Amino acid sequence: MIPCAKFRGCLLAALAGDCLGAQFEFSPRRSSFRTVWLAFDANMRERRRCRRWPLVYTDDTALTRAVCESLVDCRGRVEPASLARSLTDAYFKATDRGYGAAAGGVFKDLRDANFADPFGPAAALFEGRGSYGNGGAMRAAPLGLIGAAAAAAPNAEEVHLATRVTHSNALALAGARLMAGPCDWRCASTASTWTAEAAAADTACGLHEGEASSYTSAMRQVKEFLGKHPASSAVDEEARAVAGALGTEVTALRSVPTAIYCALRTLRPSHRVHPLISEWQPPGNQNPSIDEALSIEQRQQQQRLLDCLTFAVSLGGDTDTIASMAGAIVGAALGADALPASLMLACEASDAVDSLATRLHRVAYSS
Ligand code: F2R
Ligand code: MG
Ligand code: MG
Ligand code: MG
Repeated sequence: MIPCAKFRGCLLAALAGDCLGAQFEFSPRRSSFRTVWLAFDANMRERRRCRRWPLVYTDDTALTRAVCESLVDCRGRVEPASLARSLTDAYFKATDRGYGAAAGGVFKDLRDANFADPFGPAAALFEGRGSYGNGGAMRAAPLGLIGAAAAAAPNAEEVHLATRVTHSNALALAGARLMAGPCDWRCASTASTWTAEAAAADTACGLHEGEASSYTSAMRQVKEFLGKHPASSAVDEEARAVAGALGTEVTALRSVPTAIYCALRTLRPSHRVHPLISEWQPPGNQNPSIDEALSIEQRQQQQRLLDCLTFAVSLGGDTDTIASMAGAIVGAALGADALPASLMLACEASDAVDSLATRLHRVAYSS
């Protein structure tokens, strides 16, 4: 059984990446690792001075929550009409959460037709080519969790159905499939596992390995970069090179492999967290008696996750989405202990996301 702590770690770290990254999304200039980290540190201390959430979540979390709700309602299955309704409700509850340009039209059309054809509006987008944005991939983590838990579930097919409600282009479908991952991906940290999964996703979605526009070729670059940039390399130089080669765009192909790179870089055993983070004192832990409550291992896990999210946001571009997807992978691998309390206090709805993760886990093992 996959521990509930991994479900919670996955969804809470996805929330944290979204919340932390949102303040930098498509900033005109890419920020250095240090600048991003100083902002995060300030975010985590801010809660002490004011009562409202310093960090609000965006469409990434709104739709991930909606996927979870629908999965819970449908006892772990993807039911397209239920999912379409859940995503649409989330959209109309707050349309100002930074949705992609095409998303609003899809949700309006779904609602107008009373969800009679859950795939119709998305299939008509972009003159019938469908969206290749990363909006399907950014909400795929709960599908990966459910698929990993239920060994018999036709995971890839369900991810396909769940994605097609808004994104029907092969590049978006393969990206979502990759983010939902193979059954054991939340524990897997090798580039080879991911490259094999990219090849399967490409094939399933009609993309060809040899083409530049394939996840296989992007994952090959990820592997190359992991070899090229040792754990100790200059972080801003690495960020510039990775952002340029793998991309930081709103398209799935130019953001999903980037997020995977951020996660794998952090999870490799040789990785050393940045000194700014290894020297950090969590705000809640300035009291030495509380400080002792954190084990060394827990402290290291928290530093690892923060290092991953800081690096992801320092790439620039679609920072909320790349940090959220990278967070989902690392959070699942490390578990909920990797989330610092001060970060959870700073992020909107962290309690609600936490209890949703627990409900999803219960459903995953009771259906
Ligand atoms: N939208 C944002 N942030 C604002 C981004 C502004 C920025 N200046 C920029 O657009 O570069 N954040 C949220 O949106 C992303 C998820 O987007 P989603 O849900 O996939 O939206 P959409 O509209 O379906 O696709 C995104 C854009 O990609 C282009 N595109 C997609 N398919 C296309 C096709 N077949 N042909 C041509 N262009 C296509 C369009 O420009 C779409 O608008 C996340 O970052 C989330 O945080
Ligand atoms: Mg967003
Ligand atoms: Mg969309
Ligand atoms: Mg985004």
